[in-house]
Amino acid sequence: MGDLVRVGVLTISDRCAAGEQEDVSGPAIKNALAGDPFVIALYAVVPDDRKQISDTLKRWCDDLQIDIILTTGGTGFAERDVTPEATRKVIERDAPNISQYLLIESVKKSPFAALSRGAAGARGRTLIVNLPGSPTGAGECATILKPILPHAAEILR
Ligand code: MTE
Ligand code: CU1
Repeated sequence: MGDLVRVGVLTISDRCAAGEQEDVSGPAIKNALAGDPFVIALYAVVPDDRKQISDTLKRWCDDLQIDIILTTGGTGFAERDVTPEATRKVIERDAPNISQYLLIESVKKSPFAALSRGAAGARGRTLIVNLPGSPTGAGECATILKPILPHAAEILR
């Protein structure tokens, strides 16, 4: 108890990475987790590219030792939606129940939540969770996870 939870927010979007669109989903996650014990220690925007997603996740887990990484975007069925695949590539221990919990809570608000293929799991001492790309969905999901993230970080240390 009392330990800070270091969070990395990774927005995955071709249009945001190209500067054609402003990222509002990343900030929605930051707002949802504003305040103690959370510290938004890292934030980046990458395109919907498997290698760039995996490389960023690996770097944040292995070199920067972040507690939790929340990604937003690229979880749907479009051809460029590769976030779950890129995430599974770097995950060492699956945590499918976290994604299922997000689904259970999210479908109460919108049945479209069932269209997200987000993955979750741990690599080293970092937990990675894919959130959907819509700003509302991303913010809602971060709010759903908020109460359980400090203990998740605690057991990973
Ligand atoms: N989850 C929540 N909680 N709220 C939402 O509005 N939108 C859904 C879904 N998950 C949504 C949600 C929609 S419409 C899609 S297409 C999928 O997330 C995938 O979105 P993505 O490809 O932007 O990640
Ligand atoms: Cu959609």
